[in-house]
Amino acid sequence: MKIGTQDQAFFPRDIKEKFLFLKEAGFEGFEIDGKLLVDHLDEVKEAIAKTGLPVTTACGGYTGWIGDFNEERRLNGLAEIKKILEALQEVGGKGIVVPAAWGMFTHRLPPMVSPRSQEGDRKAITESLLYLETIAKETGTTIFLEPLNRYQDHMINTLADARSFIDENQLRYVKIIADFYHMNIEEDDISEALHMNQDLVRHVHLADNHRFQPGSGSLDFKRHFNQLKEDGYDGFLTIECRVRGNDPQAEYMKALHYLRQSLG
Ligand code: LER
Ligand code: MN
Repeated sequence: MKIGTQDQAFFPRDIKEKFLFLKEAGFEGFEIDGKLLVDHLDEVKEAIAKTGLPVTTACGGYTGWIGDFNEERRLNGLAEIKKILEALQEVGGKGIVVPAAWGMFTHRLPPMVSPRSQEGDRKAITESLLYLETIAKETGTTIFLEPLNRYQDHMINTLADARSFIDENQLRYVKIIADFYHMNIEEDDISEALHMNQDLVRHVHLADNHRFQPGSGSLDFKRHFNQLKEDGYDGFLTIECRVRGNDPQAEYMKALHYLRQSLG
């Protein structure tokens, strides 16, 4: 298993400097913002060539959700995701991380009643995934469907929820991304959920229980990594977290060291 990272405010802004910094810090892959990739494709290609640091995946960088309430926004989002997948193909990236939606609606806060039925939710997500399945196939990429916790989205919260879309529609280019932070809220047991969905989990996001850097909270990373190992997971573990402490960069390096030790 390799360790990658998303962008952080304390990384260099310049793309080449960013890649160089991450390579030297010991990261093995970079999960890039989709818009940054599309808007700066040549620069990203040069940075990869110069440093050897791969772009593993994209996350974000489009403006409509695959399960968007608004049909125009949903279709716009799909068109933007298509562009991101085409750019990923050019840099050898594996695919894009997509939740059903993020911050659009939650049953757990007022007004608590969704403007759309559950059937409507499923129809929108299914149509999007069937479309993205064809684009992923064409571009040799993967759609990593991401369950989010109940406060960020109401449609896909558990790995089993994500799995149901893949199974029902026999999707071959849609897999599951398991995010430890969301799983800590939604799953009975992180290791068990990883094990039950071992055939579909192809990407992982890491943060501790409170979403700060790994090692600063209470998650048992060693146990969950052992489960992934036992199940033959060979994908990336990508840090997606907030960072606290006086020196965020030093804290981040400490987290990377902690994760390597937990991996054994
Ligand atoms: C959002 O909380 C999240 O986990 C990101 O990966 C967005 O897809
Ligand atoms: Mn995530």
